[in-house]
Amino acid sequence: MATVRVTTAQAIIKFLKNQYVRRDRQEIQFFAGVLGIFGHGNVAGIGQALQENPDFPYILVRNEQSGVHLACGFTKMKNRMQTFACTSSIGPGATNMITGAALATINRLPVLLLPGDIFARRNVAPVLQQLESPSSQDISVNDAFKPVSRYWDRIYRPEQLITSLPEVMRVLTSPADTGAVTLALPQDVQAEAYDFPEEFFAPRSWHISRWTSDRFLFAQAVDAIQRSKRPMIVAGGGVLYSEAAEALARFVLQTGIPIGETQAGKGSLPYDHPQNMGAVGATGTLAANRLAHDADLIIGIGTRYSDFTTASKTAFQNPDVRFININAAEFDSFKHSAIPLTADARLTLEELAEALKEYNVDAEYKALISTLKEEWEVEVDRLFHLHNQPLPAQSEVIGAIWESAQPKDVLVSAAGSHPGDLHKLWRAHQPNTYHLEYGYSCMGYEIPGALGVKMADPSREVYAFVGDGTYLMMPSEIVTSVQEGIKIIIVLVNNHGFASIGGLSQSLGSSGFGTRYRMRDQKSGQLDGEYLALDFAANARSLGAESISACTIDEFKQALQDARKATKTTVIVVETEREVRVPGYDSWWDVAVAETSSTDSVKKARAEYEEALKKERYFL
Ligand SMILES: Cc1ncc(C[n+]2csc(CCOP(=O)(O)OP(=O)(O)O)c2C)c(N)n1
Ligand SMILES: [Mg+2]
Repeated sequence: MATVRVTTAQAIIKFLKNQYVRRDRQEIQFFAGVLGIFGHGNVAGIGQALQENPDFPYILVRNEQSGVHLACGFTKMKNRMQTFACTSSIGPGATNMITGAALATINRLPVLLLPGDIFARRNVAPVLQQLESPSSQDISVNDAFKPVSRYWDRIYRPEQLITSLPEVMRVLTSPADTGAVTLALPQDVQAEAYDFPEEFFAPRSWHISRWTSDRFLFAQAVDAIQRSKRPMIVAGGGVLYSEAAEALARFVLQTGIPIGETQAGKGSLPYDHPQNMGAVGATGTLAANRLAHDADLIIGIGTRYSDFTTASKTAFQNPDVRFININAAEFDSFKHSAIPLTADARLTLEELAEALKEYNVDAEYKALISTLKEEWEVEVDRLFHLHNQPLPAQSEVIGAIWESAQPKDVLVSAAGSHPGDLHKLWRAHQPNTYHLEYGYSCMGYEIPGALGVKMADPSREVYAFVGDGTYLMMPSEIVTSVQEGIKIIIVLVNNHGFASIGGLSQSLGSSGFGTRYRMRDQKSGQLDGEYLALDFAANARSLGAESISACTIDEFKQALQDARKATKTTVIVVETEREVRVPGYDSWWDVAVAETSSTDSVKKARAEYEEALKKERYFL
């Protein structure tokens, strides 16, 4: 057997470079490169191997967590057909990636994490940054990746790669099992050499399957749709990952069935498609939520039914409602006691269209769909043009971005009051233009996520929509965008703290406690003094970006035009009126209120909470 003698780290890079994925007629190199930060736990191992492979890009990021976010933004934009590996040192560099790992796994996004680990040899222990355990020498901080990884392994001997790396690829490329994959790499083992079989490094193509569903269950599903008078589709991220948008459009046109979109599924149909009712659930539109309320059949496609989608299990109130779930993951297809079609979304929609040639919803339902749709678009126009004074409302800022963006441009957001407002208001023209990380809703995803999106498709303008809270948590990848010469537009909404959690706190009787960016007042001892004087525009400039401060909506619109023309990452800072919010539309979200309290407003909120809880349902 021909062999090649290389180190563990060199073998990993050599292997990663030669992995391809194939779906339909597309074949693509799976790893676009490696993102990371070096420390003593990887500099002489993975770092050395990367230096030897200049054709395999290495990108230095500012924080290991935001490196993983960047990879997530990139792979989501690529419909999971390409991703990055992320390298870190041991200890804090490694644990910084845990938040990113959870984000990747929850959003079902493939990312390979390569944290350095403590010496396998052990004689020099405890090494710098080593967590010691009195009960075992086989524990390091990297064990904390286990619950947030879809596959986890530790490489004690170089030859373990020969059995581990194929498993890594199986999981990363599986539509059902994908997520974060962690290979913990003890720092001494990274530098150890072994005679690897040459064949191990031959180019390999991983086929991404499109599975069909079980025939018996498929027939049941067809029958259930035929008997349904008020069916509704809930379109989730799986529609986009499967590239099923066209098949969905054909299916709904043929059957007259309306759709509601989850955060991950927004853009499944163009916003102005007559049967696209928009967002569904806790942050849903009146149109989608009214239909969901009475639907007798929910066809969930590629959705994991988060509490935002089900409005904490209150969205579907028809006593006879049943579910059909089309999902690549068996775990999801069985939810809500559905008829589980564990299968590819595109293929299944094509098959359903073929089997349901005679089916169409009745005229009364069609009329209701179009009335609700028209009313909703009027509401969006109203919120886009509120003319609030003296400061604009956030909905006007969203309207201005939408009006200045091209149909194929991408909006990226994740946490704060933005996801709810955007879910309702953003008018997506096509798939992969509305990019919300709402599985983990992680503050700090937006800027690195947007950078990843832009790297995945440089032909589009990419907007990161961030709050002041989020910006302060993770502005640092602006530096990476400057380093790489990759421009994004960052819209920073300044509302002096947490409009989202502040509003939530108010609605639960706690008056926004601890959610405003204010100085500690010497007399009250509380955070209710002057507003903190933060110069975000100067901060952005100090990191190498252009920045523009906009005080009025007209100035903001001009800034958007200027930012589009700029060649460098540009941060637009706009102050908004925190209390002018986008309302909720027949929706609810379960956030538990204190059962006992000395505050009257909390007692009142608790009473309302107990009433609202009565609508929560089991689907058995
Ligand atoms: C990492 C992280 N920490 C905490 C939270 C909880 N949280 C959700 S939104 C939010 C406030 C966000 O503030 P900002 O970015 O200013 O947006 P705004 O609410 O003002 O729209 C917080 C603290 C979170 N989602 N992520
Ligand atoms: Mg804020």
